Parts: sequence; structure tokens; C-alpha cells
Amino acid sequence: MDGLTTQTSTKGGLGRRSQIEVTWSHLGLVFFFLLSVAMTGCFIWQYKLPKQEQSSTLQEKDSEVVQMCPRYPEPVPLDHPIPVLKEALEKVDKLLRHKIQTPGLPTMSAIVTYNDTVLWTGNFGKKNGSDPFSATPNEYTIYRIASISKIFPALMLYKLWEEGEIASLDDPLERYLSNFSIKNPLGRGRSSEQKFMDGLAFLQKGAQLAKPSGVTLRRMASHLSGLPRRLRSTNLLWKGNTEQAVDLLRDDVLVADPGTRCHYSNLAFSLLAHVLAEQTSEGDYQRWVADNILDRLGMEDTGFDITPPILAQMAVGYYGSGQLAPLYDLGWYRPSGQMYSTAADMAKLAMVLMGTYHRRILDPDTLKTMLTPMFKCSIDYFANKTGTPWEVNELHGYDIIQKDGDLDGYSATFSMVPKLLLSFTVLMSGRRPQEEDIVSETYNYIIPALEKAFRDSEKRLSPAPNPNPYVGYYTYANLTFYEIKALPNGVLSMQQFGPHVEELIPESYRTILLHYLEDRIFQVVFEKEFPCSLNLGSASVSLETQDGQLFNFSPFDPHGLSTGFDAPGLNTYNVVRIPRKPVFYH
Ligand SMILES: *[C@@H]1O[C@H](CO)[C@@H](O)[C@H](O)[C@H]1NC(C)=O
Ligand SMILES: *[C@@H]1O[C@H](CO)[C@@H](O)[C@H](O)[C@H]1NC(C)=O
Ligand SMILES: *[C@@H]1O[C@H](CO)[C@@H](O)[C@H](O)[C@H]1NC(C)=O
Ligand SMILES: *[C@@H]1O[C@H](CO)[C@@H](O)[C@H](O)[C@H]1NC(C)=O
Ligand SMILES: CC(=O)N[C@H]1CO[C@H](CO)[C@@H](O)[C@@H]1O
Repeated sequence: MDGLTTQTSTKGGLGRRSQIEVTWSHLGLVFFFLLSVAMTGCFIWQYKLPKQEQSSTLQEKDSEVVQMCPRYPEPVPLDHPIPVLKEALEKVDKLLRHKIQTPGLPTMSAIVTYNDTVLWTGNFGKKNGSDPFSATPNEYTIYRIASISKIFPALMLYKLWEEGEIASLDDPLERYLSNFSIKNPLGRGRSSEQKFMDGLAFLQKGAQLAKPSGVTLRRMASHLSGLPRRLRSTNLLWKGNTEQAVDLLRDDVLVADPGTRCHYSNLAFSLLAHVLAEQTSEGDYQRWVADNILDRLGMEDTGFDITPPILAQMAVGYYGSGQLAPLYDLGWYRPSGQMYSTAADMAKLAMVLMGTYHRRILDPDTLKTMLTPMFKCSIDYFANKTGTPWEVNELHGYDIIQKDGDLDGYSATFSMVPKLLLSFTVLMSGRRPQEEDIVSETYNYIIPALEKAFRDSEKRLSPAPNPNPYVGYYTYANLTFYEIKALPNGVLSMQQFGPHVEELIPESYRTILLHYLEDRIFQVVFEKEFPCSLNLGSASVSLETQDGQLFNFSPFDPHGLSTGFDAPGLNTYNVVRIPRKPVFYH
């Protein structure tokens, strides 16, 4: 968001390279099907490049041995308090407590959520930085959220799409705004089309009008439409209307061919919001947001109009210089940056978007679409990827789905790590600390701690309702052999045995557990941390690919026994039951 008098700074350095992962997916189910893997290993051997220097080979092996899995452990219900998590949150607290010393940053409220619970809140400074007796803020202190407001036009787009008011997210804007036109000189694909159209111009006058610009609804909500940052010769206080906006655009020019480049646009979000609102019975953007999102989710302290009661609950905004910032009204650009909210309401929204709140506004499938990044931006953009409406950066191998807001007197960040069901929001009056990025610093503490909590947590495995049909001996192509047993608690355990297995695979990794999901379907679970891959002579076996795989057991025979199983995720079929333990001759 551009401030009116201050310039938004672009932040760098949030992303961090993820480790290069050598995946061995074609090696399939190696742990279980060792011999078939060893054969694949031979195959690879034939194409192996000339041997590298011994030292570097050794180093690679070392690092492979050290890498423990699961690399990205699944979220599990946590029994609080968890010391490692508490310690991480204390570090976050200390970090923000330190930041509040920054001149020009008088007030800060932060909140961290996991699944459907608040893990931590931190409130620092004073609500009114000019008043030495002013109270500290709390979760219900109101701040302007500036560009975080852009989440709401995107929510509206998805909601209207779900309701069928909009046929497709990729509909061209012209379908809903017939008078819209803008020049697209960089649209190379279409200039040849244009010539063709010109050739026909005598026959079909006006055919050109029907030609879409490539400005689609989804691109508008993803900073990918190529629309300029603002309307020609307007600032964010512009009080015009959409008709006037369309007039201004007629002689304006797209700064990029739509869908080819990340380019931040307040214009796109405001235009989208106003145009979509006309499709609704409310007919007005703010009314629609209030009725369909804020009221439904109980976001009581979130809105557009800064009335006296809101003002009384609000942190006072300052410029970095310490000067009081006016509460500008954004006029036609309101959908892009007018809103205010609280840490508590933002936490609620994060849970809703990750599908962990008891109320919902979008279907789970729509949420998946919404949380998927759209496009990789070039290096000069301030985020690694763009989403609808997100900025997405990579940290510790996770996508951090983020929306920043900076407007006179206030700065804010809303962020989620959907894979971990984790969110972090920080609302500030004053200028965002410039030297370091609070969000990545915070996640640098929390993500490893949460991963550790997940890895350490007692696995809650479901036993098979009746283990008898599954217990017994199995083989894959007479090459590898397994025994399934029922543990005293009814959970199935599976052990591989047979020639070579005992020599090659350490005992602790020879047994896995089978977590019951539904009728005849089980999931592979390693009870403890395990090496991501095992080195077996010339072959390497990925245990990582096997973790979490599904076993689909066949229907029961007349004796009530399953005759075998498949592991479709490993492309492994026809593991068959054998009546008794085979004898091996050496
Ligand atoms: C998330 O919360 C819900 C509701 O309390 C609970 O059923 C679920 O198991 C939790 N999931 C995780 C991964 O903690
Ligand atoms: C903030 O405090 C100053 C000094 O006490 C006071 O003049 C000002 O009115 C206060 N602002 C608000 C919005 O309460
Ligand atoms: C389109 O533009 C024409 C002429 O400028 C105007 O009369 C008409 O009302 C506009 N239509 C819409 C839907 O705005
Ligand atoms: C495995 O060995 C048994 C007994 O020797 C034989 O009957 C069976 O056909 C073999 N199965 C496969 C898949 O080779
Ligand atoms: C803006 C930003 O976060 N850029 C990062 C994108 O990712 C690369 C590497 O993956 C980082 O080096 C950049 O800092």
C-alpha cells in the first residue's frame, strides 16, 4: 500500500532457500520392497557419472545420514504446555519488546494462533504514544490494517464464485464491466489476433469491442492484471466513482501483459470490489463485506468507518518522525486499504482461512484454491510469489502466506503457514521496523519449535476394529516378505524380514505401524524420527516417501482374511498373503 506522504519500503530477505532434495520417487517402496529397490539401484549404477572425488562423496553421505525425517511433520493435537514452544514464544515476546524501543513505533499488538487456539498474544507500548498515562493496548485495540483490507475483495470474489454469481475466477473483467477498455501494447499474443481482426473490420464493425483485454478477475486480485498501481493522476484520496474510473482507463495503458508479471495495484482491487458489488443484492461493497463476512464471523471490531466509538478504542497513529498522522479517508480506493481491525479479529480470520474455526464462509476446496500461490515473481518484486490476494515467501521450506499493510501512521502484517495451521499477526501504530523483518524473525523461532513439538508428540494411532483379517505373512513377488502382527492395544505393526534385510536395514527401521483410517485402509507411520534415506551400498532408500503412505487391503476371503494389499502411492500392487512363514536357504 502506498502511504500518502511516506513511501512504502520494500522488504527483502524473508525467503530462504530450501534444501535441495534428491527424491527417489521412482525407487518406490524401498523399505518394504528392498530387493526391487536394489535392482533399481543397479539400473541407476549403469548410468552413474564418473566417480567424484572421494572427499565430496563422503561429505554427501554424511549429510544424508544426518538428515532426519519427517522433514515436515504433520500437525497433531498438542498437550500444552510444551517447553520448547513456550521457550520460542518467550523469544518472540522478547524480540517485540525490543522492537517497541524503536523511535516512531509507540504501539504494537501481536497474536499467534495454532489450529483453533490462541498460543500467545503480546501487547506493547501505549495506546496513545503522546500520553505518558495512556494504557497498554490489548487484543481488542483497534489499528488501521491498510492493505490487509485487500483480503476482503478476494474473499468476495471467491464467495460470489462459489455462489455461481460469477461463472469463473478467470472471467475477463469485461464480462461484468462492459465499458472497460485499456491499451495493452505488450500483449504480443494478441497483436497478431488484432491484425486478423483488423482485416475483418470492414465486415464486422465493432468486433474489436468483444475482444477481452486479458484482465481477469483472478489476476486483478493477484497483482497480475498489469493494471497500473493507481488511476492516472489520482492519489488514494480520490473521491470519484467507477464510471469515472473506466473513463480514465480508456486512455491508459497496462504496464505488463496480464498474467506475465507481478505488479502491485491498488486500482485493481478497488475496481474489482466495486464491480463485484454491483453483482450483489447489497449493491455496495462495504455493505456486502459487513453482511457476508464480518457479521457472519463475529468480527465485531473490524470495519471501514472510523466513528467516535472506534476512535476511542484505537491506537494513535504516528509517522516515523514521531509526528501525529491524520486518519485519511480513502474514497474510491477504500477496498484497497481503508479498514481497521484488532489482533483478535485477525486471528479469527486466519483460523477461518485455514479451516480451523467453527464458523466458515468458504468451502474447504475453495480455501485450498485461495491458499495456493499463483505465480513466481521476478527478483525485483517484494515477495517471492504472488497469490490471490497474497504475498508468498518461503521459510524453512514452508509457504508463508502473507499480507502486509502500510498506511500513514500504521503498519501491519497478517500471515499464515497453512501446512502448520499456524498464524501470526502484528498490528502497529507507527512505522514498521526497517532493519529486520519481524515476521520472518518470529517464524524463525516458532516454526522449528512447533515442528519439534509435532515430532515429539505421542502418536495417537487408531487400532483396527478387528485385527484378525490383517494379521499374517505377506510377500511381494516372492522377493520381500512381511509379517503383520497386532500389538496389545490393537494397532497393527508390520515387520519386514527375509534374506539381506537383517543385514542391510537397521533393526529400528524394520518395523512400521499401521494407523487405521477406514474400512480396510491403513496409513504407514514411523513411530519415531527416522533418517530420510538409508544408504545401502550403491543404492539409496528413501524412507521419507514411505511415511504416510496408504495401504489398501483386499476384501476378506471366506475365512475372513484379507488376501493382500496394494500401496498405490508407491505404485506397488499385489502384495499377497502367504499361508506361513517361508524358510530361506542360504
Ligand atoms: C484442531 O482442533 C480441532 C477442534 O478442537 C480438533 O478436533 C483437531 O484434532 C485439531 N487438530 C490438530 C492438528 O491439532
Ligand atoms: C493523546 O494524548 C495527547 C496528550 O495527552 C492528547 O492531547 C491527545 O488528545 C490524545 N489523543 C487521543 C486520540 O486520545
Ligand atoms: C458505457 O458508456 C456509455 C457511453 O459513455 C454510457 O452511456 C453507458 O451508461 C455506459 N455503460 C455502463 C454500464 O456504464
Ligand atoms: C512365489 O512362490 C510360490 C511357491 O514357490 C509360487 O507358487 C508363486 O507362483 C510365486 N509367486 C510369484 C509372484 O512369483
Ligand atoms: C523478497 C524475498 O523474500 N525474496 C527471496 C525469494 O527467494 C530467494 C531464494 O529462494 C531469496 O534469496 C530471496 O531473498
